[in-house]
Amino acid sequence: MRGDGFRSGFVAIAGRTNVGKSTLMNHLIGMKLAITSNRPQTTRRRMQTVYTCEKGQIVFLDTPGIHEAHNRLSEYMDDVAYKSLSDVDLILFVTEPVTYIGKGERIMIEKMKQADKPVILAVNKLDTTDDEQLEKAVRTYSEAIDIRASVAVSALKGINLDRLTDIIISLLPEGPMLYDEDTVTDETERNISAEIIREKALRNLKDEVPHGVAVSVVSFKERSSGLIDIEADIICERESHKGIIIGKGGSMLKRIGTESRKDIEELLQTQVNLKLFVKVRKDWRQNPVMLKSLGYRE
Ligand SMILES: Nc1nc2c(ncn2[C@@H]2O[C@H](COP(=O)(O)OP(=O)(O)OP(=O)(O)O)[C@@H](O)[C@H]2O)c(=O)[nH]1
Ligand SMILES: [Mg+2]
Repeated sequence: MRGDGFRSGFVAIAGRTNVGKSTLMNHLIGMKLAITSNRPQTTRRRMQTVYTCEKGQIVFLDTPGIHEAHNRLSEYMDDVAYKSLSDVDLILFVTEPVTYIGKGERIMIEKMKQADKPVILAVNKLDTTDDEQLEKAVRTYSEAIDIRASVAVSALKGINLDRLTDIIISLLPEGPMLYDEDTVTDETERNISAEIIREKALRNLKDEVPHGVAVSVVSFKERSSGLIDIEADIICERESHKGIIIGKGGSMLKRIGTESRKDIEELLQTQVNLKLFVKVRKDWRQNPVMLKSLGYRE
């Protein structure tokens, strides 16, 4: 049993797309579980991860970044982000060190006010700015919403992350461990593998192609030797995109496959035999049945 003073609770990581929410979550828990990229709208579903230390336990919910919805998939993503705000004890509002609050962020701020939960501001990408700019950014956001604490961090360079964790724990209610102390996520290895493949597609493909990509692991089997055979479909919206994903002489698909396999092997700590197939599902982002089968609908 823990002594008095142990704190625990749920924390939604919320904010505009591309500010570094998933990178921050990965670095806070010390493990790369959520996928990240320099493209907007990387995270599509909510991912739960757990951080445990002597003082407390934080259950993080990484959420899709807010952006203007243009199709049913992005409507779902915004919905997930907003709904997560009411399911938590605390909101970690992640921003960049800027002084302009855009439309998406304004909507997010309104939703946070409605959720009526304590908000911690994490101004990320500290490594890209100076003190003066940072101060202005903190002032801009503090004027827009009531914040309980603010911390400037760099998720990528690991600056001020311990401080942020301490502040989060200090603002959580006293309570017991919610998960076993060895738990880091409730995501399956199969789902994380699918996400890794999507990350490699996002990072290697250009223009509008990556936004129309989804990944479905169709087979995930462990041999008695420990080697894992994985077969996955990379789903895209058009024939022309299929050609781009396969690349000249299969070069793009090979690159996506090699990069994915390396990361999946690191995650699973075993050898992986990965087979990728590219399939066209016309306008799947508008198709409720397809969205559901890919896990993008309740
Ligand atoms: N310079 C710098 N870049 C960062 C930092 N944190 C994240 N990034 C970069 O910002 C980009 C977006 O990171 P993500 O973690 O995918 O952002 P996100 O907020 O989860 O984005 P969505 O899932 O689309 O909402 C990536 O290229 C990261 O490498 C940081 O502290 N400094
Ligand atoms: Mg993300």
